[in-house]
Amino acid sequence: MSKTIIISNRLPVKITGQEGDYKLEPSEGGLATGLGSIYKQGDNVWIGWPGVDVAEAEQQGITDQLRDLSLVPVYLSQEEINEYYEGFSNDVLWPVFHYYASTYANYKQSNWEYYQQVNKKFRDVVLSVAEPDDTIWVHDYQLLLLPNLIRTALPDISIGFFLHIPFPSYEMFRLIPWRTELLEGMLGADLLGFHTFDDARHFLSAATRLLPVHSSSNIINNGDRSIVVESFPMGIDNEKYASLTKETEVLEQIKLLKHNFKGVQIILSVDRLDYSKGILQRLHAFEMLLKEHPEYKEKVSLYMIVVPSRDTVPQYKELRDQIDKRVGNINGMHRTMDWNPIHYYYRSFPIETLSALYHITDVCLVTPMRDGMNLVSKEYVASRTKNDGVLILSEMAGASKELIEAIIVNPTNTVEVCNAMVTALTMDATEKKRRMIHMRSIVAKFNVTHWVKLFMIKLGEVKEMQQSLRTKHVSYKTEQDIKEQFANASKRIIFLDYDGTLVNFKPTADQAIPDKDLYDLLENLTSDPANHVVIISGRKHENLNDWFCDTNTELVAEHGAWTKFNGQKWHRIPGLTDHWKPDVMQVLESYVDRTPGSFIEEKTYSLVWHFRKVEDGLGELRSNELMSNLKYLVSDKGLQILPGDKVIEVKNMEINKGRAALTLLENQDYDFVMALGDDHTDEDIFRALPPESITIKIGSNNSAAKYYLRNPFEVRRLLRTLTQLEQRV
Ligand code: GDG
Repeated sequence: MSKTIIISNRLPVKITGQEGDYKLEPSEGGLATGLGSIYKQGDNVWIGWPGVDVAEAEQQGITDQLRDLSLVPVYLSQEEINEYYEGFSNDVLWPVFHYYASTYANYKQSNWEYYQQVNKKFRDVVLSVAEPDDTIWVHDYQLLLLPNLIRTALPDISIGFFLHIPFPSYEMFRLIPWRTELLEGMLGADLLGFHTFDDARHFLSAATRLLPVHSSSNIINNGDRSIVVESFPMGIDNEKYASLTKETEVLEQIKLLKHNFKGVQIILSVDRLDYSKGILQRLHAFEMLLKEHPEYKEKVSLYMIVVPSRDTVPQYKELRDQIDKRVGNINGMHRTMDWNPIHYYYRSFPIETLSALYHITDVCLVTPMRDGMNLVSKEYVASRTKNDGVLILSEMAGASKELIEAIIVNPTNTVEVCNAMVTALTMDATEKKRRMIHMRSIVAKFNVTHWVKLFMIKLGEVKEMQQSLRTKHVSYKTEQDIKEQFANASKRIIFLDYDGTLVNFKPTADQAIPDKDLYDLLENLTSDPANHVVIISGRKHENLNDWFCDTNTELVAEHGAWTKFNGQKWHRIPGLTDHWKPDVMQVLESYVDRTPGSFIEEKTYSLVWHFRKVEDGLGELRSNELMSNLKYLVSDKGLQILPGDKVIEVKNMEINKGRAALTLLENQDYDFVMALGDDHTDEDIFRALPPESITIKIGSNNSAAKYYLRNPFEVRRLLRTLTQLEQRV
């Protein structure tokens, strides 16, 4: 039976005790709770590092204990932890992904080598338990290379990946010396999940700029595999936080807090020690509140929990020292006999204390400089079962996209944060209630179980989509069927699009010329009088004439505006007008003026704006703009806008490849009809042909065609098999 394998850097387990006497306890963080419904079932497992450097002699014992918890360990040496985890993950990926590249990133080659080595170590453990039918879910920035390492060993396995931290803009990401390797690693997944739409957008941009892959909306085509990129904002265990507030221990702590802070409003802040959390800036804003609004003295306290993290690393130690100093200064300056401005704790607390604080504090101040999601903000909301309390939330946290009823602030704007505190402290109960009801419903609905469910459903759908594309791909069996139909037919017609079907796209249209292999192929095909080969293209008739007038093919140019059949002269469809051209030309020219690298091609009944050589991103931006601009202009002129591969074409509505193809079928009794094409305009042919026809789309996009082939190479191979067959007959 197939199983699900979760993989993250750390296992959800707490190991305590000394060497020789380790004790294991499951640790229920948000992720572990969300995934608990999965990894504890059947044969499912969670793979990761247990969190301590375990001596080799003790590993087997721990492995056995972990097995009972459905956990599989990856043992790492101290050196591996230093270089792969502290070094590459936390000194390269963490700062770059949180926009601190220039201050904190340290691109050390040996760290990168360890990162690769440890990702391979994870792969080996995965491969020791994985079967081809399994579903794999890889988590976070420490394992960016893992999806592709698994994919190489198990090409068809289902792999999802979720990034818990932000994905930075292309301008940041491109700074990493090993950027392409990291992206290739991630693209081994079938589904890539991020907290926010912006993260997904940044990833799509980096992948399509740095790798030779294409994307259409949120789907990346990587060779013959379609990969979906989506946002899945992570939720929390809402029920747990809501019900904790009713537990005896929590109620007792609430009582104590109420007593200790009588007559004082409390602002809560909870973070791990990290430069991305904006702790110093927050202290600055609180100090401003005390200075600018002295009326809050003795009336408000900041309850600040900083959870220890990496404080042996110099930058973190420095940050800790700065926080200590700042808190000392503020308290020293403003403290009175009965009142402390800041209650600062550099340690972690049991969840019951946290719950009491979440439930009782008047304001929660969450102001990271960058944060993938920020679960503290959601936990605060879930704990406000009386619909009171106010959340101040940084717009740089992923959670700000969902908790829109928080007071949203820019954390670098000290004045704004200070004013937000005033607004929060003076907000009336009705307004607090209105905002909190809204936020609580969001946190309750989009909880962590919902998050896991959505991700897993989507991963299943992506696999199905890939499967359906695969069944449409011309397989060996389909090829045999086509060959048989071809051999049994006595009068055949084959419609062939040119660019992207018979030849690959080139940087300029002039470079995409026919080669000797293509001429030989066409000659072989047309040497049998039973075969009618039609080249049906959007190219100008002059082009097709230069290239194919000496072949025995029928020619259709400009999507059907021009035809050249049976070796006769070129014929133009009667009754068409080109009076519309000057108006459209004027618009296109304005886009050429504003878009370096773009140009206009003029055909008899169409105008084409080309942007293949325009800077990535700008071309797409302008083409969207141009499309909406043209929409109004063409509406009453009988024109059609055709978006193609890096082109936008405006043509007379009456011209249509499908119509041109049907003209050739009229009063003929072909018993073999086949059409191959790669773009939008070829869909008209696929739809127009009789249902028994063989229609083949080139590329892996959705299409009305029955089958698809990947590229011109496969097209030529198929056609060659047909002609070889003929030669044998
Ligand atoms: C990453 C991303 C993203 C904190 N202090 C105590 C304590 N905590 C718990 C909180 C919360 C968790 O730690 C912190 O969650 P965050 O979301 O703020 O951040 P990370 O876990 O560092 O990290 C982040 C997250 O992944 C999920 O994808 O949101 O953006 O950086 O659950 O409650 N828990 C206890 N005592 C404490 O003193 N018991």
